[in-house]
Amino acid sequence: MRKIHRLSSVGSTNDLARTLIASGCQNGEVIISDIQTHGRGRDVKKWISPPGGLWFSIILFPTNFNPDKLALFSLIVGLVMSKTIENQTGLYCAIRWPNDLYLKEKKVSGVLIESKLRLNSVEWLIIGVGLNLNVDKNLLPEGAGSIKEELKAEIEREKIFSALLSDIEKAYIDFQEDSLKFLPEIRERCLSLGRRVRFNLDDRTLIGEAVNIDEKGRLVVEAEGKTYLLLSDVELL
Ligand code: BT5
Repeated sequence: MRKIHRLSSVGSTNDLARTLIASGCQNGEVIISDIQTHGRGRDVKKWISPPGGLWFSIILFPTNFNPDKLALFSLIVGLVMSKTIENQTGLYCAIRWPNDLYLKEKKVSGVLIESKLRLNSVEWLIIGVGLNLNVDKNLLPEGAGSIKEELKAEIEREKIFSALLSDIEKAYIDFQEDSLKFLPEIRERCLSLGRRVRFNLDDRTLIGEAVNIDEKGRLVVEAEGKTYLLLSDVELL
């Protein structure tokens, strides 16, 4: 049985995960909180985490994880979540590269994977998941939506949490055996492909077309007659 730390409030489940790692914890421990007061997105971005959402982190100590595959693994977590949500609610979520889930035009989920690398492997990994489940729209930032708003009904939080945990765990095992088997489905569900995108490269801004996702999870963009393999976010036009 995995150990689950259940909290009513925390700064950030990813930050607490780091503290647990530093003080010594087991592979597979999970932290879930009703709210986060300092939820984090990538870089310095904030993640708004009011009551009703699913805010959790999974701690992993992989034995054989190629750091080059971290971006792909983040997409796989997004794919698994979109399928679990579909199974549990009937709602179709698209993946927005590199780490978001969209329900129609609204962002309903984000994944924040943090890791520590040692030599050419991953010493630890934190999978941070935010899902706007039973969250009131007026508590969310502009451009965000929730499952409850779309369904006009609440979903049993515990049921979807345990389904997400077991589906992510299963995908983690499958990923270590064959990391590429998820790629066709990721591409199929990715709303960024085929879109015009704007991105920064060194001190230039380029506009191109997102044409594919490669075996490392990078976005393949064609711009000005060249092909670029991107790891950082792009703006969809
Ligand atoms: C993400 O970052 O989308 C990853 C979010 C991961 C959150 C989880 S919750 C559990 C764990 N503990 C943490 O502290 N974090 C993880 P990014 O792609 O950088 O998107 C951040 C942007 O999403 C913000 O700048 C807002 O525009 C928007 N945003 C913030 N809160 C949101 C919400 N609840 N729903 C939808 N969009 C939101």
